[in-house]
Parts: sequence; structure tokens; C-alpha cells
Amino acid sequence: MADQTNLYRPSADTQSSNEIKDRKVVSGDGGEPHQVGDGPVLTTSQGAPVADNQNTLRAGARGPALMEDFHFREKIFHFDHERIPERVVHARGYGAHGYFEATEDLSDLTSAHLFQEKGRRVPAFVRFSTVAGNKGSVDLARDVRGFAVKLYTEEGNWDIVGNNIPVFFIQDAMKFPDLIHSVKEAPDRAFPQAQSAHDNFWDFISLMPESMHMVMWAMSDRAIPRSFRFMEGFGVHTFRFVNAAGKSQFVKFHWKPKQGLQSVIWDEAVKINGADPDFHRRDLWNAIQNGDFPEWELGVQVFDDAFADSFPFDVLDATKLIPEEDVPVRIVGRLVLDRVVDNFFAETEQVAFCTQNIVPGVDFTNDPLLQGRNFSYLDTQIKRLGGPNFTHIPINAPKCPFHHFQQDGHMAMHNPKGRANYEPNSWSEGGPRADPDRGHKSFPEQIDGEKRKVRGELFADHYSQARQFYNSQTKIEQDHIANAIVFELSKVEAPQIRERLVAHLPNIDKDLAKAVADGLGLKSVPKAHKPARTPVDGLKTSDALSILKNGPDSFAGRKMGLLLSDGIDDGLLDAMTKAVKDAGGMVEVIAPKIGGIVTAGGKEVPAQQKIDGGPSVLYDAVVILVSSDGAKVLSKMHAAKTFAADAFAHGKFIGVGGAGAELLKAAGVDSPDGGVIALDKNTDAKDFVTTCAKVRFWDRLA
Ligand code: HDE
Repeated sequence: MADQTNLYRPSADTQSSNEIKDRKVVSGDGGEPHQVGDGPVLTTSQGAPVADNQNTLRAGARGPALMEDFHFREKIFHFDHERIPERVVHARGYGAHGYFEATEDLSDLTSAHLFQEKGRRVPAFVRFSTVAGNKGSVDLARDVRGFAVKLYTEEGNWDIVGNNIPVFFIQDAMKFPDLIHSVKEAPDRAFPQAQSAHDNFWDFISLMPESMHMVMWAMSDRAIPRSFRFMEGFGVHTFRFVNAAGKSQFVKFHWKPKQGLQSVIWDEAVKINGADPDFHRRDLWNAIQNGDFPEWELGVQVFDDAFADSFPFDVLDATKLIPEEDVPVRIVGRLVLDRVVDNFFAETEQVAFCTQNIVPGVDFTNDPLLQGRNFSYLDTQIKRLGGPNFTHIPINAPKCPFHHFQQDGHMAMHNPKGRANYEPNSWSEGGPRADPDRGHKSFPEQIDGEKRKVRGELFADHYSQARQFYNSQTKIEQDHIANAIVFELSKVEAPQIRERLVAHLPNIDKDLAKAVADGLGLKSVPKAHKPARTPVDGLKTSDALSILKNGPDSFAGRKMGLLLSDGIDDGLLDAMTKAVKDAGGMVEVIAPKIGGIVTAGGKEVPAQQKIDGGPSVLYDAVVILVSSDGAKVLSKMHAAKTFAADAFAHGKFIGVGGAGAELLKAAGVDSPDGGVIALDKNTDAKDFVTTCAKVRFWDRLA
């Protein structure tokens, strides 16, 4: 019987810390100098101590290398095999550990062990990702974000493999390879990377009316989140909860960030990708390392067959959502991320999410996308991780007892013990047996149908919810959607593709169609495609769909950039630093030199960024606190002027202390508005930080 106590654990020798330790450097056997120290002895993978890690074994100092050097051969062979195939989608991702706690007893709805009692906690691992880009691509591509959660429950691993958008581009898994081929680099030229702004993607999309709802989301600021911490997650599909009595209800899963929703704007995204391609992963790492643990609430929308039958759309259609106003989201748990990984590859890269990993009390529905995924995820892990034993890798292994008769295969690490590896058997140590009471039972849904390649009738409505989403946005958000479509289609070379896409938009909103047509320089809005099914009229708008209506209520978790020069007032600097920290935010000092600045009072303040490495796009709000000499120096520096000009152009709140106004002027900000706030006295700092909770001075961008 397989046993979970047998997991391979390498010794943890090194810790992530910034501490520097000067080790003694000595010369090798007449060769390169090398370090000795009081740490463990370097060994081969077989555990043999290594004497020299600088020189291969040679016949003579200038002679040929010898094959006999087993240490050299092992080191190089292992290096040669370091890479595994990256994920075919969601290749770029970042993970963290934490826990999930049930805040409600849901035993009336589900027999899931986790929900049998309020307060039950299980370990969790979450991996966030972009979809289209390769592993080394930028974090702020316009893209959907993966939000994959593994809950290590006492009755097995439960994976909720979701996204930050509650609907999907396609309705049937059959179309997934086409969708992904179209968005990834074109096969003949191998570009563009991590972008949807190209002909192939829009060619496919414009021929797939079912994608229109998701396109509205993907063109909204949801696709350029400020941070993983400030985005929602969704299970997307309709699942089932099944209780101990066998009663089933439908359920949709939502993750709601306690931090509030926040996105960047497109011009920021473009610049952040240059300034810090790791913006999102760095953000998550820093927050967790600073003890500012991000938290999400788990919400469920639970509904029965009667609701499903009365809903104007098919609840099995993943291109549709159920508005929160129709079925409220009930908060039933909390997810907290409180630990970064020890090793990126071992954990984040090797974690294998599978939609088919569910636990008793949870079940699938016949959503054709979900059913297809249940095949794909297992299949892809076998390829990616090299065999069926990927469940033996610690990050994937259950943390509850597990016993089965699966055996052998590459890298088998806990094969069944003893003689019995089959069942039934009559050996006294005969191993595990199925338990009809505890085991997972599929909901015995009555199925009756013709075997055909078809979809449900209601799947054919492709525009109603796209319109509902668009109408639920604030004016600013609607403008961003129009601008994003114009941007993307302006990168499309074939005019026919541009027009074919625009011809969908009048079915969503006439003003949107007109704005996009104008933005593209079309003479008129093309004739609308005929909808396959008459759209549903009069759908109510839903505030839950807007980011701006669900923004933060404090500066907690946000980052203030302080642009400083020598000779500034100590009091204001201290007051600002304190105000940001008191609000739960972070400060980063940007200065002309990385060595930092010296205040008027003679205090040395180290910088985290030299001005050209710390543009204002990296911060949620900025303060320009400079002396008049400092303002003169900075006003001649392009990076400093861009810092100020961009902060203004991006609608940021700008605190101005000392001679900061001079830099703003030099940057072309001639008419400061209500979002540019003079910091005359130390007490202004607190008010400024309170104001910054609004994230942007939206009037400037309207
Ligand atoms: Fe995935 N998807 N997907 N997907 N997906 C993968 O599995 C697939 C879909 C999602 O951080 C792959 O391990 C098909 C919807 C996330 O490791 C692969 C279809 C949603 C992740 C795969 C979909 C997702 C993946 C690639 C259409 C949101 C990253 C590597 C039916 C509900 C998980 C891997 C991680 C990854 C297949 C559609 C979310 C190939 C066939 C809808 C978050 O198995």
C-alpha cells in the first residue's frame, strides 16, 4: 500500500535572506581560487564529498579532460536536463502557500469534510498566471489571469482551477487548441509574444461570436490587474454540491480579495513591462515577506434546478455568468497566503492542478468545457512532469492518508508495501478497500439524449451578457474597453479582420461600435452580424461587474513612491513614511543616486531605486519631496520629468513637498488639479494617504 510518509525531502541548506557572509577564498590545487566555509560539504547527488568544484580532471595542467571525472559528468548531465516542457498555456505563473478556513458550516449543502464545521482549516497552494505568454514573458500583458487553488483537504486534494474572469471564450473544449493556437505566436514567425493584439487572434475571435462576452472582459481593465492580490478569482463552471443525504444543488465559486479590486491603465501596463517585467510576482513575494498576507473570501452562488430552468441562459454554458443580483454570493470561507515557496521549480513549476481533483460532496456538471478539461489536465501533467507519478512530488501529494494499488512507472517514490497489489485479495495485510459510505459518489443525474455533436439551444445567445457587462461599467471603464479594442485592432494588419470584429459590436452597444469604428478610422460602423439567437432584452446592470465600484477603501497593501533629493525637510519625510505605514501601505524611496539622500537634518536615507529604475508607473501614488537645489538637478533629468509627467497622466495622486512643484512644472504639468496635493505641514501627510485610498484622481482621466 502506498504511504505518504515516504516523501523525498532534500535537505534545506540555504535560506532566502539578504545576509552576506564572507567566506574564506583559497586557491585550488594550483588552479582557480574557491570558497571554503562552515556550511555543509558539497557532495555529488550520490552523496560523495567533492574536493574541487572549479577544475575538471585533466591529464596534465594543459591536457585533455578525462571522462573519468564522475563529478563533472554528473554536474553537466544534470544541468543539461534541467528544463521540463513549460505549460502549453499558463506557462508564466507564480505560487504561494497558505491556508483555507471554512467560515460556515455547509453540511446542509455538501458533505465535503472541509465544510462540516465552521473553522476547519486546510493547507492551500495557489498559482497565479498569465495564459498566452511563455514562461519568461512579461507580467503585465493584456491577458486573462489564472487563479488555481489546491486545497489539501482531509479527504483528498480539491483543485479549483479558475481564472480572474468568470466566463470563457469558448463553450466546448473542442475549440481550445484553436483558441490557444490563435493567441500564441504565429507558427511561421514566432511572434508576437504574450499579446492578443495580432491578426491570428482577432481573426479567430471575429469568427467565434460565442467569445464576445469574454472579449468584453478581456478588453476591460480586468486583463491588466495591478496585482494578483487585487483581483477576483472564479471557478467559472457550474459545479455541484452534494450533501450527505445525496441532495444536489448547483454551485459557482468566487474568490473575493479583501484588498479590493484594482487595475492599472494600459499606458502603465506597457511601461511597467519594461521597468519591471516581474511586477506581479515581485509584488506577491514582497507582500508576503513583509507579513502583509493577501486574503480572499470564498463565496458561493448556490441554486437549484428550478432556478437553472428559469434562467434565460444555460447554466452549463461557460460563456455566461449568473449575476450576483440574481443569486447572491454567500461568503463561506477565507483563503490566506502567508508563505512563499522554498523553491520555485519544486513547487510552483511542478504543481499539477487538475480539474478532476474533487472531493466527496463536490461534483461536476455537464458543462462541455469542464468535461473536456477533466481529460486535458491529467493528460498534460503526464507529459509535462514525465509520467504518472507526478502525484508523488511533495507539492502534489495529498496531505491526508492515502492508500491505493497504483505502482511503478518513472520515479515511483512510494509503491505499495507488502505482497498484495491487487484487490480483491485474501491476505491478512491485504491493503485498502473501497468504502461506499465515505467514498466519492457521482450525483446520479438522469441522462437521456441522442448521441450527436450538438450544443444546448440557449448556448446560441452570444451578445446579451456581453451587453450586460458593458452596461454595468462606469463611463471611464467603458472608454477603456473601447480604447483597448481600438489598440488591439490597430495592430491587426488585415482590414477585413478589423471590420469583421467591429461588426459584432452593434449587437453589444451602438456607441461602443461607433467609438471603435471612429478610433480605427473606418468610414462607418459595418453592418452588424445577425445574432444566431435573439438577445434577451432588459437585463439589469450589475455593480459587481465593475472594478471601480469595488475598489479599495484604504491605502493598505498599496505602495507609495517617494521621490526625494538631498536637503529635504526631515519632519515631512518622517510624517509621510509613518502615515503610509500606519495605513498598512509600503514606501519606496527613489533618488537621483542609489546611495540615497541626506536630509536637511543630516539623516542618511537609503534609496530603493535610482530614478531611472523607479518610474512612477511602479507606484500607486507618489510624493515629490525635493529641495530647491534638488528640483534644479531633477528638472534636467529626463527620467525625473517622466516620473512626474506620467504620474499626472495616469491620474495618480501626487503629494508635493518642498520645491516639488518646480519639477512638476519642468515636466509640463502647468495646471495642477485637485489630485496634486501640496504638503505644507507634517499633518498633511495623513490626509494625503487617506485621499490616496481612492487610487486615482479619476476626474483627470474623464
Ligand atoms: Fe486551462 N489548461 N484549459 N482553463 N487552465 C491548463 O493544464 C484547458 C480553462 C486554467 O497554474 C493546462 O497544467 C482546456 C478555463 C488555469 O498550473 C491544460 C480548456 C479555465 C491553468 C489546460 C481550458 C482554465 C490552466 C496547461 C478548455 C478557468 C493553470 C498546463 C476546455 C476556469 C494552472 C496545465 C496552473 C492550465 C487545458 C480552459 C484555467 C492544457 C482543454 C475555462 C488557471 O491542461
